[in-house]
Amino acid sequence: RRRSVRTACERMDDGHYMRRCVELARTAVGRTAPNPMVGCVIVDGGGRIVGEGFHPKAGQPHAEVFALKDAGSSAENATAYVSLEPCNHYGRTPPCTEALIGAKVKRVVVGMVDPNPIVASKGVERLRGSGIDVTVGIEEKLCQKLNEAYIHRMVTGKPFAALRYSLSPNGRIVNQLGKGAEESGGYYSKLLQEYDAVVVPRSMLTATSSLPSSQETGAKQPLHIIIASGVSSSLHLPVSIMESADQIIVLADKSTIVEPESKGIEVIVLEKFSLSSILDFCGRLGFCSILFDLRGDDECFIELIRDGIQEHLVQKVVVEIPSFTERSEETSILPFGDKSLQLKDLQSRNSNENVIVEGYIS
Ligand code: AOF
Ligand code: ZN
Repeated sequence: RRRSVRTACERMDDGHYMRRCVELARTAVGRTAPNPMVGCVIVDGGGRIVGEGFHPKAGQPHAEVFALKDAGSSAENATAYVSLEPCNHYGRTPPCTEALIGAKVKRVVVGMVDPNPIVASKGVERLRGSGIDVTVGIEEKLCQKLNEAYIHRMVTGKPFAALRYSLSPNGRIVNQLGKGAEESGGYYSKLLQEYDAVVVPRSMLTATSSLPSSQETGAKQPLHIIIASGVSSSLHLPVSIMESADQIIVLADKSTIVEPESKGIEVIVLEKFSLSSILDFCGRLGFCSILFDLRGDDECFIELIRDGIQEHLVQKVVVEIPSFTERSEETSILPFGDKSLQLKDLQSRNSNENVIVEGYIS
């Protein structure tokens, strides 16, 4: 009986345990910035998982520390799987390499090297130097996708920017999202959970509207940023908007008066309005991922995004083709004017009755 369990477990390959790491890492989706999401699994010689952990939040211990604690003395001679290279530096927390060495693990399997210049393969070198067998690059694509925003920020210094919009069959922007999109389990509700901040145009601020919020259970809500450029004198925030979010930042021109003044609302004056300055502002807040929600007929907002795309500041596009009933509320706006976008790695899927297409701007 014991033997049959062992054979079943032995069929599990490195990829299997790494996919579990990614799953664990995603438990903290939207909560780890500026840190990455990381998951770790400790597997004993019989192929049994004896410890699991993930990084819950910047400032808290890393995934390896939780998994080693969970494994206790079973970590000795075991294999540790980590979706990101273990760190070798003293940051807010001590190095994970030392924790793994101290726990006497025999082998470490790493999903991807950490692009953070203070780590960048030094973690792997340290482990190898202490006689641990290290394998790098298992389920690497999956691990990179998990932390596409963190990687982008480490490499370029700017937060990862994604653009979302809904399209009519005519190719025009529609303001209304598709059926079920904003409800729990809907693509939009899940998308919001992934981003540190969501940026919307001021044209969204009607008396009956609310700011986007994720309906997923326990989701961390993104910070809401309202773009108020091009408002000549005053911008009035309706009560429904103020009640729909905990913390709102209004990015405004010098001349813009935002009213009413309220505790949860912060008005920041940008000297120069550009996607670059907005992203720099978000980067200073420690954010890795920003979602620009393109709706309304706010030409200033659309221009801002079009210019940002020209400057290669937008990496990803999420397009919804909502299920259409007899009445579609399409605007006259073509998302990119007379230009077209060059997209790669396209993926499409159905969500409720809506079609969702995701792609990366090349
Ligand atoms: C790991 N495991 O779970 C995470 C890692 O300030 P600290 O101490 O939290 O360090 C942050 C850096 O550590 C972060 O930029 C990234 O390079 C790495 N994150 N490393 O071994 C983890 N979250
Ligand atoms: Zn670490």
